[in-house]
Amino acid sequence: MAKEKILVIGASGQIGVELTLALRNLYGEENVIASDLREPNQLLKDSGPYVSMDVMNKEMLHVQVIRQNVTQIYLLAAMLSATGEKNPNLAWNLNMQGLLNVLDIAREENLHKVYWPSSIAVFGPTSPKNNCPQQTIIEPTTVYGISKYAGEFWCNYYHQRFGVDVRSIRYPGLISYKSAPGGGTTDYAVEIYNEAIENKKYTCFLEENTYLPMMYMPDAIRGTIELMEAPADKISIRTSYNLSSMSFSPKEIGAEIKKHIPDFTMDYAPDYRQQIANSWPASIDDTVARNDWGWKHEFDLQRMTADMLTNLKK
Ligand code: NAD
Ligand code: AKB
Repeated sequence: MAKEKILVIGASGQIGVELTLALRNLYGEENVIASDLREPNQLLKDSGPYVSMDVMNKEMLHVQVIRQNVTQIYLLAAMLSATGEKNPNLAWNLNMQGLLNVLDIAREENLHKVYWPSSIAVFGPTSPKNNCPQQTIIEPTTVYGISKYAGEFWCNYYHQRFGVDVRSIRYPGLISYKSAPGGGTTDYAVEIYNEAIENKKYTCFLEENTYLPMMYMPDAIRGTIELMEAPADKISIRTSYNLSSMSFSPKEIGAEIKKHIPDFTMDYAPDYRQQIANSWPASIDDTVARNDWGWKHEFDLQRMTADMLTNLKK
């Protein structure tokens, strides 16, 4: 494997913590620099280098890339769907300018690769609801979705025009226990496990039959690394790949938890996030990722629930 020095921006977030740990396993602890505005997560503190950094400060980012001989950037800093609707201008600025800063520096410094995640939030109410395909009508109605869709085209542009090897996945809602989610519409599917263990009850902010595409974090991390390790000639999509593993509703995840915690109860108090969820597909078709670079999920709702509850109880 060529000598790589990786910078993870937004490393203290829900994905960042686990992705940084996985990259450190693969490339060596000293070769993966975690960075964030926030303090490093406890799990990252003793496992490798950390720099405090704002992705909006392009000069500082550029200096770090040169000083640390960075060859790859994973850009995870963003504002998610629910928080984004409360601060549309801030969400647009961070999600767009952060990406453009990274793409510009990648071009100027000839970085080997860039990773930037998109989301199923690019799809809108006019997209197909079930098995939503890679290429279809895409008219997002949240500022987060608009920023992700625009970001996908910036990635494609920097690849076509300047040869930047930038790769991307449209993640579904991600479920994990190592670090908390950061303000998304799918966060209920993480909260529910924590509340089931702590209080044996949960009030869900989405209606009981709201189906959304979801994925367990170990699948998402493995998929991300597999995409980044794939030979460039296997990558036919330079906007962002659909990726899928499961689709369930609050009622279904509640029923699955009840199999492990029989006195668990649940009620519903839908809020502004219901409208966001209603605008997204219920399930995703990821045939292109499966054919191009061999994506295959491992976790379904049953396996994920058993694993989440075991780990959270620890
Ligand atoms: P998160 O909110 O948990 O983490 C984002 C991190 O970025 C935070 O630690 C935050 O402190 C940091 N950050 C914010 N502004 C910054 C700045 N100016 N400079 C440096 N760091 C900054 O988000 P996440 O869930 O880990 O998501 C990571 C990426 O994956 C985002 O692009 C998100 O849109 C995408 N994504 C996430 C999910 C999901 O379910 N978690 C689903 C689809 C796509
Ligand atoms: C959110 O709910 O905003 C994220 C996402 C699906 O992008 N989890």
